[in-house]
Amino acid sequence: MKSRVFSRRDFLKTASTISMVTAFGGIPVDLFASEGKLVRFPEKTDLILLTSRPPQLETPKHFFKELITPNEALFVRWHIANIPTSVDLRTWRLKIGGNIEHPLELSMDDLKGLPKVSDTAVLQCAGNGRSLFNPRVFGGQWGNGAMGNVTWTGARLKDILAKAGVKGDSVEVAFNGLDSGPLPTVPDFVKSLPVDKALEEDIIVAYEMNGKPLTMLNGFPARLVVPGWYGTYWVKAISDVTVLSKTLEEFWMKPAYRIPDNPCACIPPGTQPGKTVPINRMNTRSLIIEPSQGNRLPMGKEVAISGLAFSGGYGIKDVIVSVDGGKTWKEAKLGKDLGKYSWIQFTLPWKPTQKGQYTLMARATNSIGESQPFDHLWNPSGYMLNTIEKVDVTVG
Ligand SMILES: Nc1nc2c(c(=O)[nH]1)N[C@H]1C(S)=C(S)[C@@H](COP(=O)(O)O)O[C@H]1N2
Ligand SMILES: [Mo]
Repeated sequence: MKSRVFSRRDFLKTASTISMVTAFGGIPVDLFASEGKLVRFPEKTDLILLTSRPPQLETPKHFFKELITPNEALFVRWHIANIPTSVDLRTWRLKIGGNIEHPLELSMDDLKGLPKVSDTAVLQCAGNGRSLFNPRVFGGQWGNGAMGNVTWTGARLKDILAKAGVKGDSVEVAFNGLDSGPLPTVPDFVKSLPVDKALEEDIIVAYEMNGKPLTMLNGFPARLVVPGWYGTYWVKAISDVTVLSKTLEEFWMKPAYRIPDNPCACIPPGTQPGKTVPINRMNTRSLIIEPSQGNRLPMGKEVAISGLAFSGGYGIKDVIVSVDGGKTWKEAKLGKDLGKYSWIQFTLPWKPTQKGQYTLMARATNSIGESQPFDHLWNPSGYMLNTIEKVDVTVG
C-alpha cells in the first residue's frame, strides 16, 4: 500500500521561494516561454513559472525534442488554490454515484483489479499558446509549453461505469477531484462529458504516467484521461464520478471553457460570440522545435528542421515544411508512430546555400484532412491556437 506525502510545509517552502521572484509576464519572442523564471516544485524539474498559487508551470522547450515527455517535466495547471498535497491510499476511494444502479466506492486495489490499459496521448491545455493571441486575451499567458506526450495507464472508465450500471436516461457524466477553492464562493472544479463520450473505449482513469505513479501535481493518485480532447476534461486527483440525467451547467462548464459554435471556433478579433459550446476535441498542430527563432545557421552545412505534430485523435497524415515563408513546401519525414493520440516527430534535412534571412514554417494535416490556418484565428478565451508558426533564422 502506497501513499504519497508532501508536508504542507514543503509546499509552502516552495511557494515562499517563488513569491520572491517576479511573476512571469510579457509575450515571448520565441513561441515558447523560454524567458520565464524557472522554479522547482516537489517531484518536478525546473519548470517555467506562470503562477505559484495555484501552481501553473510550463515545460521548457528543450523537453519537446523528446517523443515522450518525462514525468518531472510535464506542465502543471490547477485552477483553484487548495490542491491536494498528500493522499493516503488507505482511505482514498473513487466514488461512483448519481443516476446509476449500484453506487460504488473503489479503492486503488479495486481499480488495479480492472483490466489494465495504456494510451500514449498528448495532454494539452486549451490555452496553450495563449500569449500569442492578438488582441491579447485574459487568462494564463502560456507559451507553447502547456502540452506533453505521456503513456497513461489505468482502468477504462467504461468498465467502471459498467460495474455501476448507468441508467438509460443518463445525459452526462461529471468528474470532481480533491481540490477546492480557497473560499466557498470559488466554484469547485467539476467537469462533465456527454454520456456517449464517457463510455468510449479509450477514456481511462489513469493511475500511472510513463509506468510510474502519477506525480502529486499531475493528479496523484488517479486522473481522467480523455485522449484527443483538451486537458480541461482530464480531471486530476479524481474522487467522484457522478452520472447525470441532465446537462451540468456549473461554472467550469458554463461560462468557462466554451468556444464559439462554428467549425473554426473563431470570431472576428475583439467581438463577442453568439452561441457557444463546451470546448472538446483538439485541433491539428505542428511545432518546429529546432532550429529556434533567431538562430544563426552556418552556410553550406546540413541542418535538420525538426519538431512534432498531433491532432485530436486522428493521427498525422503528413507534415510539410517551408524555408521560404510559405512559397514552396517539402514533405518532412515522420518518426515512430505511437498511435493516433500521440504526437509524432518530423524532420526535414536542409542545406542552405545562400546567406540571408529565412522563414521556416511547418503545416500538419491529419488523417481526416484537418490542417492548420495561415492566419491567427481568434476567440475571446484564447483557446485552440494552431496557426502555422514562423521561425526566422539567419544563414551565414
Ligand atoms: N482536479 C483538477 N483537475 C484538473 C484541473 C484542475 O484545476 N483541477 N485542470 C485541468 C486543466 S485545464 C488542464 S490543462 C489539465 C492539466 O494537467 P496537468 O497539470 O497534469 O498538466 O488538468 C485538468 N484537470
Ligand atoms: Mo487547461
